[in-house]
Amino acid sequence: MARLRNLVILTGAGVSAESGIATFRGPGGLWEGHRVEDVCTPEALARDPALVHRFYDLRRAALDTVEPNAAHHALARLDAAWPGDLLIVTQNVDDLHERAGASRLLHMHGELRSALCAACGIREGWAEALPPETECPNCGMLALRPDIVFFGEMPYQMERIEAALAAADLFVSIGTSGAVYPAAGFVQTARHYGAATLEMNLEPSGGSHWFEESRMGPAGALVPAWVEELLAGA
Ligand code: BV8
Repeated sequence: MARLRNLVILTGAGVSAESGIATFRGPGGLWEGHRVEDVCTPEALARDPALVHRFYDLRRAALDTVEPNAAHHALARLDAAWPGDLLIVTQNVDDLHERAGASRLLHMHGELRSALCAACGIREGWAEALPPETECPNCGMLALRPDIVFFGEMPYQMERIEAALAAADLFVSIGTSGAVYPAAGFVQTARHYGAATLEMNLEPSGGSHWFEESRMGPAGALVPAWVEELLAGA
């Protein structure tokens, strides 16, 4: 493989599955029996703010009961040791990548441990329950909401992601079903700019055919092996 310098790594719910955080679309999916339209859209928030706030309060509270797994730790080790550019783009809203020590990281779909003010747009670290009509510490409006990118809302830092994909020598997708855009399209963008592409997932995803290489299995086993392989050749 030609000398690699710039890596972009996309992660999804599958990278947190072995930490005990249920995925979205697997058996017993994450949505706690809710239809996605009822908890992860702006319309749902307007229609039933208590339901949506409670859904995210439960998931935020659950973060205290889970730990990063071997895949998170391996990616943090790669982040610390990799001499070239590296960006972990996670679709996940949990904080397991950062708790494992990753720093070159962005959450494109928002974060459970953050609140967003719908009035002034400020994002505020938030670890406890967030009831509807909570006062924004910045503007004083009762407009704090979960800092989550709902369906129909623009994911965060898309320009930074697109610039990283354009410069990538290798694009790796870990633990995602390839069901949600624009994340599901990143592999095509990376290929367009000439990056090599690798998928690691428990089973073939919706986008497997776009990847030059696919490794099937649990992230907790595949990712540490891949990181050691990469660092050995760095
Ligand atoms: C936007 C919030 C535009 C946080 C989420 C038709 C065609 C194309 C696109 C669309 C369309 N109709 C609508 C759209 C757009 C829509 C979309 O893609 N819809 C889909 C359903 C068709 N996208 C959007 O709305 C996005 N915004 O497009 O904005 C725009 C333009 C201009 C101006 C304004 C707006 C916003 C999308 C973000 C939505 N928010 N989550 C939260 O509540 O968590 S999405 C949600 O799905 C999560 O973020 C999650 O991360 C994401 C993707 O799911 P996965 O992570 O892949 O999880 P999943 O369970 O699906 O899969 C897990 C995988 O892991 C499986 O494959 C499994 O096999 C594997 N696995 C399991 N265990 C393991 C494992 N792998 C390894 N090891 C294991 N142990």
